[in-house]
Amino acid sequence: MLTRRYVLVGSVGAGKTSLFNALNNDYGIAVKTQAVAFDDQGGVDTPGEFFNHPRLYSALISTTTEAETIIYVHAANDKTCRLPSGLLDVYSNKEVITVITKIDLPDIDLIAIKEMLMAHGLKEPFFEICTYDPSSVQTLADYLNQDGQSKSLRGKHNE
Ligand SMILES: Nc1nc2c(ncn2[C@@H]2O[C@H](COP(=O)(O)OP(=O)(O)O)[C@@H](O)[C@H]2O)c(=O)[nH]1
Ligand SMILES: [Mg+2]
Repeated sequence: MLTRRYVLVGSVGAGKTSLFNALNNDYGIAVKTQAVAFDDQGGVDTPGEFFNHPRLYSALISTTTEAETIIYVHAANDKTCRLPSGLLDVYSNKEVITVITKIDLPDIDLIAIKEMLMAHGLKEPFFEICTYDPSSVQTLADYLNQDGQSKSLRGKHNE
């Protein structure tokens, strides 16, 4: 049972569903996400289309209302951040954390990716994950299980 209610957001193919499943101890192949998915521990997975198409932002925002933590998921081999400008402002009262997935891929430059994400307004903490590696997923799960003040202050986006 994870303590924090979270929503995964990010582009199509970023690895949200694989991560969602891994957080639920399912390491099988992710099928394409057609709808918002809820687990029984407060987690929510969203279709990447919510994020990639401006006309669906309102759907994205209504899905995230109940969540305490927004997890922005970005693939390590994706050099562009499609985070809509201003979307993070909507979440100024929530904790926003960033997960960089697919760190197992060859020829990735994690430092450059992080710099690019920070230039788009994302802040620490960044989690570097391969969704097939349970130990890297566990680091995130532990963080989400952490209770309390210090974590929400550290991750709060508007600080
Ligand atoms: N190499 C690698 N591939 C991954 C990783 N996580 C997800 N994928 C693959 O990336 C593709 C998209 O993943 P999916 O979870 O469906 O992304 P979503 O559209 O954000 O939900 C799938 O083929 C996954 O198997 C990872 O950590 N490493
Ligand atoms: Mg998906």
